[in-house]
Amino acid sequence: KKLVFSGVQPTGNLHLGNYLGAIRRFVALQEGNDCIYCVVDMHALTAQLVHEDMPSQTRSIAAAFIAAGIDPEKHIVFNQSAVPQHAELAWIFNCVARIGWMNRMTQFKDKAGKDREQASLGLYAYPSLMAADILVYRATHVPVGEDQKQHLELARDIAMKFNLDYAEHISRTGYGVDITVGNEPVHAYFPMVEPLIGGPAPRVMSLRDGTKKMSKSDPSDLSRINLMDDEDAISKKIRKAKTDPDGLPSEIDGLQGRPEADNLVAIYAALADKSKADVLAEFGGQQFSVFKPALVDLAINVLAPITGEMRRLMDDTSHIDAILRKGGERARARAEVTMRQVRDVIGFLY
Ligand code: AQP
Repeated sequence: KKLVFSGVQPTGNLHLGNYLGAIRRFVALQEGNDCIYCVVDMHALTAQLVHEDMPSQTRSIAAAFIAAGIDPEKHIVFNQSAVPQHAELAWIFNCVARIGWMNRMTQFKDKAGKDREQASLGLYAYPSLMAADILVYRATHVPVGEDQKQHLELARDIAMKFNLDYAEHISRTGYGVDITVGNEPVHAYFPMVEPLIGGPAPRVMSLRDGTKKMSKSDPSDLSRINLMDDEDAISKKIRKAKTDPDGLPSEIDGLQGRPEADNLVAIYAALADKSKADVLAEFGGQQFSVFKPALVDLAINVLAPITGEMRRLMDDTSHIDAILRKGGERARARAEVTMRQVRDVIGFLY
């Protein structure tokens, strides 16, 4: 049984990239594992401090989790700010992580823009809070889109440095667990985090530019399919999606150097639960005028039930609020077990 953790920020409309790269995989991992899924509202402050619609955005991410099929009774669904232990561990990790490590984070460079001096300290420290989100539950498996890979490598570095810096204290307190790093047995407190990145669409690209990832913050709404889009919007966006003049190739190699075609094939494959090769076996040699309507039908078939259920859950928010409240209580109890031990390992008196 794996301990799985992942989170999504309440920063705008969820899109197909969030669904295929993350939420749909959260659903699949429930079977046989212990899963903790979080609406990371504290992360949402890193780029923009004031969010008028924070409560409704937070509820809508939780509603998407439930509508997609996450069972909040068997697993835990909650919002990050309800568990202050995340922030407490993040401070300790700020002291473990090195500035040189943070300086390599490409997401910070992308999101900070040109005037880096004006970026918030929170945006810079984001990966340290993300490491705390995972490790405060000593989670081992983290399903994410490819864009988060570097942050997970940093989480491993932070865990490893904590384990080494406090090795003696960990042995003395007896809280450690035996893990293997490479082939070496190590007595550690924090486990090594494994990113779960995969499927045919680990990185869904913008519908307007196949070299940019589909993103909530892209100013063009035509660049993404939102989970709350109605059928007309989905159809319009796919019909208008950028393509090149050639038809679809029959072999995967034929997608090389054609990022927009590759993206649409990857989206089809992920939605249909097939490989890209299977999709090309079906559509190879066809024009986009044939492929796009098939993609529209498939996208609507997969997304419409989720959208409908999200709308229903958002009409009367008492159900979602109860799930978040109960999830928060369960998450706090588990996070506090870790923090009591961490305080002991460090030598904080409490
Ligand atoms: N385009 C994508 N393809 C695959 N996976 C993606 N994810 C995001 N975009 C894609 C995955 O969705 C999860 C939640 O993301 P997030 O809300 O925590 O933050 P983000 O990565 O910053 O998402 P956005 O939508 O792209 O927002 P902005 O525009 O603010 O950057 C993560 O697992 C992420 O990998």
